[in-house]
Amino acid sequence: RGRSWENGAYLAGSLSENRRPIPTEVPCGHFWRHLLVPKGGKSAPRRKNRIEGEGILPEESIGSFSCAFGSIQMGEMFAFALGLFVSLADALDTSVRHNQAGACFCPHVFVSLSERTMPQRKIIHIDMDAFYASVEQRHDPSLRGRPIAVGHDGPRGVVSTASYEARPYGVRSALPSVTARRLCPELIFVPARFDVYKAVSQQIRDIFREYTELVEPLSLDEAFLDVTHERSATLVAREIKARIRRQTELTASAGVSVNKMLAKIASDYRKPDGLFTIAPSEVEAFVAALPVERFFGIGAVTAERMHRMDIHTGADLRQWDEAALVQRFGKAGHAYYGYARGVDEREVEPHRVRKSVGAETTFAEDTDDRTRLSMELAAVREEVWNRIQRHEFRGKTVVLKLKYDDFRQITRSKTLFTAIDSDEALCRVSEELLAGVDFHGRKVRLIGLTVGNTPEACADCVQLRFDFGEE
Ligand code: TTP
Ligand code: MG
Repeated sequence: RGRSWENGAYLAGSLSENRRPIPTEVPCGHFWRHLLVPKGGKSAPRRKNRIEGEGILPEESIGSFSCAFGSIQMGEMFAFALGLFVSLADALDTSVRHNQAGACFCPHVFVSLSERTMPQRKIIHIDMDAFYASVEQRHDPSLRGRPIAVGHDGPRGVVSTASYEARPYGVRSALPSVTARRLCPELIFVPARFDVYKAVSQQIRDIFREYTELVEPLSLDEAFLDVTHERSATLVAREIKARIRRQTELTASAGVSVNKMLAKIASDYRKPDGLFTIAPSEVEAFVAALPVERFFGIGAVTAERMHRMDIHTGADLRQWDEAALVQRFGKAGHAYYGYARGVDEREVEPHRVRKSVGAETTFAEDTDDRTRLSMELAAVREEVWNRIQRHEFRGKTVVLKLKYDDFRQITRSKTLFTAIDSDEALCRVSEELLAGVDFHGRKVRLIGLTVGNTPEACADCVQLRFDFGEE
């Protein structure tokens, strides 16, 4: 129809004009494995239309293809998709994405073909090792080689992080200091110094940006980088690690793969000072063997639910079809379906804006004792303040959430004129919110605190608009 293949018309053309025979060899092993015969769905092909060639596994449903292919025969469609696959691989001179060919049968993907034919992405995830603790050990040589924890050593203190020397004892982030001390009696507590961590964070981000503009920081010490344009992402990762070590005297671990999920998992795989690459050809086997709790995007609660469904590894998860996962996990089911196949379409977003930061805790025993609640609130607040700093978050609305023993939930909020800029301010507002709640004789089972509503306008922006007006 005279349009480029980005919108699908080229494909229509190639079908009628130079239809290729099904090649005996295809350039990518994955293609054969993922060349899926659709079944189910409105216009599922009748059995006689199926092609059951060598290497084609007619077992997985990818739904209907009626929109894109109209009334063409199954055989034609295969020829067509193979032709397409070969031409794309030729044209792009690159391995085509995992699952791609299978996906070509699916109507809505067919429509968004331009995205699907992008070269294989190369994503790096970098994460500093025992970040706050390493900074403290760098600062004070007497702490090096010793088990240290960053945080307060009080009855209400919580460990922000522990040095690698402390980890064999079980000391880790978010552990109450009292427990940490019990696990490791010689543990040395060091107070956090956020200004220093922020400065180091800036240093490493500057290094990242020398390699790509596509940097998405996740917190002070970790970021995703899209280095698709580079020949070898692994070499870039190695270089970045070396630069970080030279410029900051600290070590980082890097994960390299074809998407965010896998890169993030990979960076954790050889910590500390690790570098681990999951190459496209290894993705499938890697994911199949991976316990679901290690998937980035599947939290502890979801993993637990999956265990109850007898889903323990990627391979188990792969047995479930998309509709069943969506039925059980809601919208997230779509993502889980992709994860099981090593697919994660999330882009590296350099300007992603975090909307809120929060934490909550459920009590072992429901309570209406205000002193106790106030103490629980203090612990939650400390965690929230910690996260605000870790994510350099700014927000001016504080939301208190309470869940009662009848499972009803209420929220109370207060908005300030400026962003919460201290733990004291957060303490004042949250206590005030709690004091204003009438429990109506019920007991509380959960308390949560969230800070959101980032102030948008800055003085500079106003100034800019003013300049334009004058012009
Ligand atoms: P992480 O990268 O999760 O931990 P880490 O860098 O200390 O150790 P690892 O080698 O396993 O990556 O978090 C980065 C920093 O964020 C960490 O040094 C301290 C802070 N942090 C908290 O304050 N509370 C937390 O619960 C977590 C997880 C981190
Ligand atoms: Mg880290």
